[in-house]
Amino acid sequence: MRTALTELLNIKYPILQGGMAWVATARLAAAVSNAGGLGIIGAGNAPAQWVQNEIKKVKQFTDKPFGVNVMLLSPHVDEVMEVIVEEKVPVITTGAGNPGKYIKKLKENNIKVIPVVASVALAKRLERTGVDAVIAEGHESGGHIGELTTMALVPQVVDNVSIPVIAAGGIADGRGLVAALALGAEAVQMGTRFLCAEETEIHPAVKEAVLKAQDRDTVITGASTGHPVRIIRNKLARRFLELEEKRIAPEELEKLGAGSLRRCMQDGDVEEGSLMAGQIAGLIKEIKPAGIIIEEIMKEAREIMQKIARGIDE
Ligand code: TUI
Repeated sequence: MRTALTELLNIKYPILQGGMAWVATARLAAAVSNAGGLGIIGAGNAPAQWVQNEIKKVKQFTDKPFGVNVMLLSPHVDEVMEVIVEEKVPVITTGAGNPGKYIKKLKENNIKVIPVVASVALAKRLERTGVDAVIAEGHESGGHIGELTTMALVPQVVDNVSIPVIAAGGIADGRGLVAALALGAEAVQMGTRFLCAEETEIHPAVKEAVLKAQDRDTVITGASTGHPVRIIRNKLARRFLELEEKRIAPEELEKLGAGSLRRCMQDGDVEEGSLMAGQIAGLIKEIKPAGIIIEEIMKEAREIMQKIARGIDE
């Protein structure tokens, strides 16, 4: 399947893997890239040295294009950007902020820059600075989220920029891919779906919790701190929401959140840790290799598109 994005990134399928902190390591990224999508290392809050090691590993595991996601709230952003330039990473995605001040340097080094946006205004502003594409990420997503749903955000961003738009949030199968293409997107990014890839190096208890999750099992914590984060409902979520209801100081809430993502994803504490996942978690019923996930999505998408085309012809 060819789209503006598969051409831009030189990949086989219009599927990007979300750059999930404490989840998206070299092993997952390489598996996705080898399967024809774009695998992405999640830098999260990690130090630059960790990011550099993962980049070196991906280069060993695959000769296909890959990316690094830079989380702009990280205390190590400047050093991570330097490593990305030094290692000549083909593509970066950014999240949780405006990457404006880094774009010139990245573009000078031929690095493709694809920021996540949660509004038309930021998409337009970033297009003017020369980014290559944008990811329009809806409220259904896991982790740090914006206000608009994918269904509302994607077509409005598409109508307001001329660079390719990638849809994210609430997409986990071929139906989601076709829907995103129908909205004018040139590709999708999926995070939650890849939480349950075989190659994903997280604690097995997290994968189990995602497989068990149903449609209404995610909640938004931290809205009162200005950093709303979608997680699967657990003990931590309940305590967070209770304290937010009591209008506790944002600094106290930040303390409760500190270290909670690692505690969940790596240590497997699915009750006291931050189990970031999107609303589509209820759709995920099986752990399987990233390559199979991608092939099944592409097969389903092709079948749906053929069915739609037949219907139009009749
Ligand atoms: O970044 C994400 N998802 C994330 S980051 C993360 S780590 C974290 N943990 C606790 C608190 C905050 C972060 C976990 N999940 N997705 C991309 C994304 N970016 N979603 C929304 C945005 C976004 C929101 C506002 C991007 C830009 C923006 O505007 C900033 C501006 O300056 O206009």
